[in-house]
Amino acid sequence: ALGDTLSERFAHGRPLEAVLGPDAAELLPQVRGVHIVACGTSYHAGLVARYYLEQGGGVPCTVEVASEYRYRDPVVPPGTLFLAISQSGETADTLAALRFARGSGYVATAAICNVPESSLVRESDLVLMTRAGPEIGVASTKAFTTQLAALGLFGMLVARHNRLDARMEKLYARQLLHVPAQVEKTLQLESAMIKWAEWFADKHHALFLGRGPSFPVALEGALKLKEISYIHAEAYPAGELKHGPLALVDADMPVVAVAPNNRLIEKLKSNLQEVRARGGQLFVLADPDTGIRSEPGIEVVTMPEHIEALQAPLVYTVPLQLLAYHVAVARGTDVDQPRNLAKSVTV
Ligand code: F1P
Repeated sequence: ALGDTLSERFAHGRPLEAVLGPDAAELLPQVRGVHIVACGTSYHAGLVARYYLEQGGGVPCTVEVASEYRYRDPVVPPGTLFLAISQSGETADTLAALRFARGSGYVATAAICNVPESSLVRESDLVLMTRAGPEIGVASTKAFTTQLAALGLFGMLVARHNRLDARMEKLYARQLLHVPAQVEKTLQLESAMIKWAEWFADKHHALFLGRGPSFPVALEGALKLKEISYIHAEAYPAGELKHGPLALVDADMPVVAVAPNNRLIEKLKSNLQEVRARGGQLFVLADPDTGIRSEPGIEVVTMPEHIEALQAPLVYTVPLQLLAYHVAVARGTDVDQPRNLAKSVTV
């Protein structure tokens, strides 16, 4: 699915602008900022996209849950693009946000969506389709990774129109195109996740930590675990540990950390020490070149290779999805149809 989302854009030789819609070439140069709204997993994709748009694209980006957006009086800075992200394109709050945004002074409305015939696609000015195919289960999995791929492409476009920096665009393209192969290799970590799942199966709580773009990945790992295994899971930016959650840490609450080797790695390592000092059991997913190694109290699984910044949210999410899946299987919960949840929240 990921390969499809990417190759559709690169292989067919159509300029990316044309893929977004006939007016894209005219609208994109006007974009000076992006406001993203979405729900659930799609919201987490939006939180990652903020890094793609601000660091790569050079434009300010704000991200908000769609269910809150229309209950404030948004002040729209000139040149802002409204971007809704949704797998189904029928989530009631996301659609209501889009309809509320129309006529509010945005440059245009845009959607990243998986269902071509959905209301969101029909009603947005610009559209970038993911090619995830139908999601079988209620919990979004491949929808998330393909959304990130589409958002990476979108960041590339914004970079093209704002920074006029061809190097940035080439870097994005090279990193993105390598992601399907990395995900393929990362799937080989499944047996390691089955082992981790044995630790989690009888626990009541879990904590997920990340920093920078890995924080939304931690949020998504926690959401998958709670959705399908019913274990209470929370995610924190690791730097916030000392502002509350450290009080919860003990040997009964596994702590998962997402540790790509980026400019935040040394800070993350000291956060992990804070957990160890309180007797917390750590489960760390790390790049091979971080120097983080397994020792008593720290279980480390290393990624198959060093993962670059743009790639990391996509690639690191996969083992966390596998972990949630195997914990759910070990606990005997219904992975595809979790209690109380609907695939598409249309009311
Ligand atoms: C948003 C969402 C999903 C979640 C569940 C309920 O849906 O929160 O992320 O997995 O299915 O809805 P969507 O707007 O992305 O279709």
